[in-house]
Amino acid sequence: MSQEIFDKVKDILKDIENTAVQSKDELEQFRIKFLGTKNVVKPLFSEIKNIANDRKKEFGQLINEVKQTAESKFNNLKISLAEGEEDAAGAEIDLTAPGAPMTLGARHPISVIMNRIIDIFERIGFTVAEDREIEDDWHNFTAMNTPDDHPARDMQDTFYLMNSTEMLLRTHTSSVQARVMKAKQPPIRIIAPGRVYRNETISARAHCQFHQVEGLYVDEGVSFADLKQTLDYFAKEMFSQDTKIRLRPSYFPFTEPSAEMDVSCFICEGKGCNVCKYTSWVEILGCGMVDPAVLENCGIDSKKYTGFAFGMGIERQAMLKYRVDDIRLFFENDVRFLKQFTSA
Ligand code: 2NM
Repeated sequence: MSQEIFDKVKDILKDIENTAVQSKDELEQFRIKFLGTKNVVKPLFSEIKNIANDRKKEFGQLINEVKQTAESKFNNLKISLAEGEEDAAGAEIDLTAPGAPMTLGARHPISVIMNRIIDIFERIGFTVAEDREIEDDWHNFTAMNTPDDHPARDMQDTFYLMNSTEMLLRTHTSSVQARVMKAKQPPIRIIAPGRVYRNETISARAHCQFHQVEGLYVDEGVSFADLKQTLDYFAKEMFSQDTKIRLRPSYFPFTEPSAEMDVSCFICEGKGCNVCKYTSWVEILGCGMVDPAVLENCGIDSKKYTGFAFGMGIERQAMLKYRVDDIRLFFENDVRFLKQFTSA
């Protein structure tokens, strides 16, 4: 009886060695037959009880040999079959080739510029203030000294919500500053970065959404000289230490006096180029002394306190810095555009 079983196992061993495997399908058949859960060796284990005690050890070793032979043949075949494998284009796959590198993501250029501006002002004591994008008319316009008949209030320029004239998408982040002034007394030294909305016809130069950083400093004795010094520091940190600034008179409802600030052209350094339109100056922001009416609207005593404020569009800064000629690119998330800002 015992010898019969031994012979059976030896036949299986020969079968393993002689089975020809030429394809993946045949390899799978081989695996099922000799290594699968219902393999041909398994039933022989229950025969072990019929084997004479002095041959039990020998039988165990034989069965192990069968298992190991099947496993090593399977593993070798698996590798050699994969080596001859072809990809979809018919090219042989080189198993020694290094893997494809991971593609790195990158910060959006608007975030890069915004963070840089925030950083520069944080170094001189400004803190970031954030608030809602859906605002009421009071914080966006009334507090900001913008009269009822001001063109900015027109339905043509501002997105009002649900046919109301009360709720709107903020047109500037000044509404954030209004909320901070209402909530606390000076000294106030904040920057308000964020997304703003205007009902513009979308073109290469204008979009219905963009990003701003506005700044506000209110305390006793804050002067126009403080404004100029702060913005001079900002321009030098933002562009280069030899950047010069120039202030030109302007008008905003919320500041008096108001100014527009130019920096010496960081592209051509005065030689003349199409960024500065051959003037050697580039306009980068608006600013001014906060109108006393704005302070009073927000519960701050304008006899005791004065303040300066400024505001700039981030897309404009990014377009200048990266020489991007179409503002829409910032909102399309086309990876071919975004990939150009990968730093690694
Ligand atoms: C600008 C230009 C000038 C500004 C004013 C205020 C506030 F809240 F203090 F009244 N915040 N930002 C301001 C002033 C913004 O953007 C071109």
